[in-house]
Amino acid sequence: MPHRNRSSALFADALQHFPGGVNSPVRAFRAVGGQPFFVESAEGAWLTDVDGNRLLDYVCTWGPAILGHAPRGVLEAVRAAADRGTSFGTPHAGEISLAQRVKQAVPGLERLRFCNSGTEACMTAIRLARGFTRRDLIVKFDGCYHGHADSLLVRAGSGALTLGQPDSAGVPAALAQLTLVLPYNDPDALRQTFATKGREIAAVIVEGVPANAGLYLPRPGYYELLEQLCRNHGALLICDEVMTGFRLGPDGAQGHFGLHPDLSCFGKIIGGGLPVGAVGGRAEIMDHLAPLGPVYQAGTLSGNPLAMAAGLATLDELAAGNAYEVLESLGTQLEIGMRDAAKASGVDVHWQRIGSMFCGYFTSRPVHNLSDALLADRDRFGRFFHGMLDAGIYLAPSQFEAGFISTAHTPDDIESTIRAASRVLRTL
Ligand code: KE4
Repeated sequence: MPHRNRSSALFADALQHFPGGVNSPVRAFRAVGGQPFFVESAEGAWLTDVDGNRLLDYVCTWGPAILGHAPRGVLEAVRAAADRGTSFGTPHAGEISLAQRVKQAVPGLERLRFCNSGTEACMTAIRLARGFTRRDLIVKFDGCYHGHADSLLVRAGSGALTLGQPDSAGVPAALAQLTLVLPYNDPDALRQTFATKGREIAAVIVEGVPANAGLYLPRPGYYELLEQLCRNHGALLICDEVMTGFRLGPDGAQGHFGLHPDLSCFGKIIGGGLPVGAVGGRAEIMDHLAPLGPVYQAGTLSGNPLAMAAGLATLDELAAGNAYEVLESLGTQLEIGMRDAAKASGVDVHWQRIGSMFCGYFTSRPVHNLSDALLADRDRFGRFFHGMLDAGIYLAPSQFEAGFISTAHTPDDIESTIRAASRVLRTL
């Protein structure tokens, strides 16, 4: 059992400064019990905490670290950019370079607007959709998380779900009522909603792959139906690729599933670990954004030169090699091993994966939506989480989060993870 005395001391101090001792709720370990550890440094697939414990990292700072931590090329790009200044508040060429790289990978993006988080990207997308269509209703899916903008904190996933607050306090009922929440993977609910309210719907926003209630996948035909209903009723389709963008492949979930959204949201990987978000789409929609159009959106640090440099170096490295083949191979190895470990242990774990994103639900049944996910045994997951942490393996501290593999993980890392899981599952 590794000792975490310095982390404990720092957490006691952090509790004096931050609500719950953290700057983002899911980091607080509230879903799994215990206290969070404090990281001293990170390199490759590994974290080192302040007590010197090394942890094999399957959270990857919630997705951005697809190349592993502190990749040399990204660090060099950020250092070179920093030598020229950290923020200008003016246009600079780095914005154009990153925009070109994103547009090169994702068809249909005629314009982009960079911001500083996935939340800002999704908040902008729904405001833009409302301004463009002059309609008020937004449709989202229960358990999906699109950041913490008011209109999207309705039956939300991720930390909101983890903490049992899917509907946040502080969101006026009058605003929440303009967000319709549907069960995911339910074609009849989609058809019924569009039949009765189709002409009032400004947009439907959907995660490329719902990965904020664990990880579940669209059933065959579901996205085709969603896209058709949006087209038929003049509603915009917003694909939230904050997590899936450049994670599932260069063209993300929309490329994987053949989706043609009107607007796409990005974050995480396109910033290479620095704060970035982006919303993109056809010029006829995007040009409604100020200063051209009437929909206002702004940001002091939008297009920050260091973040642009980190994002560009990350996407260049992903484009240069066979990253996605490596990630698929590691993901397959982990999936097969974890399924075998669960079967041998007699513990019900239903493993779901797409590429380098995964979730082990502690349930015997497949998970297709939030209702299925809520059947998972969260207490058992919590004990598994801590058993793996004590074995030096850091999984996402909630049953309702996805795990991530980076190109810095090795087959031996995966093998040791499977061995540890075999041991821990037997103790549950
Ligand atoms: P940020 O504002 O956290 O950069 O992005 C919000 C967001 C939007 N869309 C999707 C699909 C997302 O997954 C996220 C954020 N993801 C969570 C992890 N599930 C961030 C972790 C956290 O909140 O600390």
